[in-house]
Amino acid sequence: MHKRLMNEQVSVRAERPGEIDISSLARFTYSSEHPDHPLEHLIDGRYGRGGTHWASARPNTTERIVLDFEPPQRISHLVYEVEECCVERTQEVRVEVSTDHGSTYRQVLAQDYTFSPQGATFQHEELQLDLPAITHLSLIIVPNKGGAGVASLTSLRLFTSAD
Ligand SMILES: [Ca+2]
Repeated sequence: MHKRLMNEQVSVRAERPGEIDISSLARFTYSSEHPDHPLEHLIDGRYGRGGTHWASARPNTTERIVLDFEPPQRISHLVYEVEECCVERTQEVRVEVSTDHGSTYRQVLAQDYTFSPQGATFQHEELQLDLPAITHLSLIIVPNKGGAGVASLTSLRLFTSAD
């Protein structure tokens, strides 16, 4: 029998106006990455269900990822995704931004999402912002606000306004 499993439906970098090329404009600082799920997977253009993901190397630990922009970016829209198929847990993602090279941060988002193998397994979050001249964007990921598990993110996409 000749057989072949169909590919998962994974979007590959659909062009959308104003998308910020994070990989060439930001430098990353991060607290942990799993060897099989490195930080590169966060911005590899493979998102949606079944997309590649970044994950922490240690369970039940709050992780932080900081993007340092050069030059500073005007960010009008932020999208992130998380997929968790295997365990029931509540993950919180907090987004903080700085306009003074990381001296001070202002929180712009704190979002909980509860995953359940029998229910919700995929989170797609969109946030409208109007943030001129952002020098740093910080993601704080609390994997076990409820339950237990490993911090993970499938994708992070940033957009700038057209004008
Ligand atoms: Ca990905």
